[in-house]
Amino acid sequence: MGQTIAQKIIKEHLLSGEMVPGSEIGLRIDQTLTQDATGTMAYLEFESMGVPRVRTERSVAYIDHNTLQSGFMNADDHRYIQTVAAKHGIYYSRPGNGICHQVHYERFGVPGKTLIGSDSHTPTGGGLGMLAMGAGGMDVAVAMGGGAYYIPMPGMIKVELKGRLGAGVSAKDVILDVLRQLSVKGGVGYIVEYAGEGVGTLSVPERCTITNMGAELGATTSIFPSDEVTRDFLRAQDRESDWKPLSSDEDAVYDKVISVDLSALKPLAACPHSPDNVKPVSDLSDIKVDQVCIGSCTNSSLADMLKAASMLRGRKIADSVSLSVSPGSRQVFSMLAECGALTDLIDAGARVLECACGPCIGMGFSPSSAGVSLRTFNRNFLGRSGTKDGQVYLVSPETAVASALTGYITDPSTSDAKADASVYDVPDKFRINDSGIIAPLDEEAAKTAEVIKGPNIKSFPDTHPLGDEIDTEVLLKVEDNITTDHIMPAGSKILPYRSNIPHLSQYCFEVVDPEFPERAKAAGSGIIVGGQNYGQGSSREHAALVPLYLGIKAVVAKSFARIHAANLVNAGILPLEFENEADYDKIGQGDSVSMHSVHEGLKADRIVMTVKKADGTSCDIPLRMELADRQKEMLLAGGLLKYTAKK
Ligand code: MIC
Ligand code: SF4
Repeated sequence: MGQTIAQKIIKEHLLSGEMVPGSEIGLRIDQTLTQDATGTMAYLEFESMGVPRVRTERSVAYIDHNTLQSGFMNADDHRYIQTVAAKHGIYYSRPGNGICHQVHYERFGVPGKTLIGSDSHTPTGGGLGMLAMGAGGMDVAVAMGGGAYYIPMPGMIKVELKGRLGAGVSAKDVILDVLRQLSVKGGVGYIVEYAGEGVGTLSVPERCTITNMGAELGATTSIFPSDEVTRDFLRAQDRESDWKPLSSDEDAVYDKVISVDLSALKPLAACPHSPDNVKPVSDLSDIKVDQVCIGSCTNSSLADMLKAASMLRGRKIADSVSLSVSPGSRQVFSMLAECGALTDLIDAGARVLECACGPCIGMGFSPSSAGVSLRTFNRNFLGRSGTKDGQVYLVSPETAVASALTGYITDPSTSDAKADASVYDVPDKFRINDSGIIAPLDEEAAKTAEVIKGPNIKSFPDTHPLGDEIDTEVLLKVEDNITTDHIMPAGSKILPYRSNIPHLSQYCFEVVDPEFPERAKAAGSGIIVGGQNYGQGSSREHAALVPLYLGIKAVVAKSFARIHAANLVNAGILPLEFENEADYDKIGQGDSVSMHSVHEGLKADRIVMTVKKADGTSCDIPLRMELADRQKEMLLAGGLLKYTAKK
C-alpha cells in the first residue's frame, strides 16, 4: 500500500510502536526549538536530566515572546536561556532576531526531518516538508536529551488544492477556508497533507502560513510536499544542499479528503472569538475598524510585508485606525529597509514594531474597550489581545491593509490599493546575515561555563505519584473549546513570570472565573470538569503545571486537545473522558467526587466516579482514559521527570 509524505517520515524515524492510527508511537527527533515563554521551564527540565550536550542534530532557543523587558524578569530569563544554551550545545537566537517559526524555516528547517518545539505553531515547518510538531516543554527537554517523542499515530486528512489564487486572495484565506470546513477540533488526531495541482502555485512562505494555522484545527501537524518550489526557496536561503524531494505515493490512502478551489476562493475572516468562526469579508463591510495588526508567525514573511507595503505606497491609513507592522525576522526587516518598502510603511502611518510576537500574545497593542482589531494572526480567543471585550478578526495581509485604508472591514478585491504582484515572489537571493544567532560553546569551553539563574527563576512545582483513592470536589466546571489561554492567560503583565509558577497561579482561569485560584488554594485539592476539545490552542505546559500547583488531581472532559492531554500526564494529572457525554450535565461545580481503586482503573482504562450533590443525592459516572502504558507508568511515578529519573 502506498504511503503519504508524513507516513514516510514517520517510518524513517520510528523508534517504537506500530503505525496503526491511535496507538502510541515513539519518534526520533532531529531538531528542537524553544521560545522564551516556554523555554525557561524546558531548560530547567533539561538540566534536571543531567545530560551535558543535546543529542539532536540541531536545537535552537529563540527569544521572541517576552521582549518588553519591563523589569528584570524577562532579562533574567533571557540570560538564563542564553547561558544554558551556550553550555549544552544549543543555538541561541537573540531578542529582535525574529519569531521562532519564521526564523526556523528561513535558516534551519530541512525537508524530511522531524522537529518538535515548545510552541503549538511549530507545524509551520511543514511548509518546507518537515514533520514539525508542537509539544510540551518537558517533551522537548527529553528529545534534547536524545529521548523519543511519543504521540498517538495520527490518521491522515488530504486537502486537495485546485486552481490558482486570484487577486486579493491569499494563503490566509486558504487556511481559513479549511478551518471553516473542518472546525477547531476537526484536525484532532490527524495530520493534514496538502496535495493537488494548486500546491505548485504556492511559495514556501505561503505554504508556511497554511501549515502554521493548521494548529488551529487541532491537527498533530500539517505538511506540504518538498518540490522545486521548496528547492528554489532553500537555494535563495543559500541552503540548497538541505533540499530533498518528498511526495506521497500515487496510491497513498487518506481517512478523509477535502478540497479547496483556489480560483473560486474569496477573502475570508475569522470572527470573534474563534478561528473557525469564518465569514466572507464582503459580509462584514459595515464593521468599523479601530486597529489593524500585520505580523505574527502566520503572516510576517517578506512577501507578506512587501504586499502590505505595495498597497500602502503613496496612501495614508484612515484617521480612526492604528496600524502596527511586525516583520517576522531580521532578514525580512533588513530586506524591507534595503528595498525602500519600509519607507512606504512608515509614510502611510504604520507603527513599526520589533521582530517578535508582540500584539499576538498581548504584549502591548491591546485594542480599546470593545475595539475592533483586524489581525493577520492565528488566534482570536477571548481576552488574548489583552482587552477582554476586544473584537478580534483574523484576516489576510491584503484584507488588513484594505481595511486600514478605509477604516471599515474591506474586501481587498474592491479596494483601489492593489498588491503589486511583481514584488512579492520569493527573491533569487535572500539577505543572509546570521549575526542574531549565537552558536554554542565548544565542548571543552562548555565544561566550565556558568549558567546564570536570576531570582525570577523558581524551581519546578513538585509532582506526586497518582494515589489509589481520590476524594475531593469539583472546583470548576467549564464549557466546550476551553483554550490554554483561558487556563493560563499570557499578556504583558503575566508573561514575565513564566518561570515563576507560584506567581502565575493567581491568574489561572482569570477570564473564566477570577475566584478559582483562591478557591483551589482553600480546598487544597480538586478536579476540573470540561467539555469538548479541552485545552486547545497554545502548547504552554503552564496550563498543566499551574493547576498541579493549585492541587488539581484530575481533569474530566468530553474530549481533550492532544498537546494539553500529554502535558497533563507529564505533570502527573489524570485526564479522564466521559464514557457517556450526557453525564457532563449530571455534575456541577462544588459537587463532592470520589474515585476508588484508581490503580486498578488505570489498568482497565476505566474508572467509575461517584458524585455527591449538596442535597445528599449521588450518582455514578463511568469515565474512560486513552493512555499508553508508558503514560500510565508515568502517572504512577508522578509525572514525566520522575518517570525519566526512575528509568
Ligand atoms: C501562543 O501562540 O499561544 C504561544 C504564546 O506562542 C504559545 C506558547 C506559549 O504559551 O508560550 C503556543 O502557541 O504554544
Ligand atoms: Fe508568537 Fe503569536 Fe506565533 Fe504564538 S502565535 S509563536 S505568540 S507570533
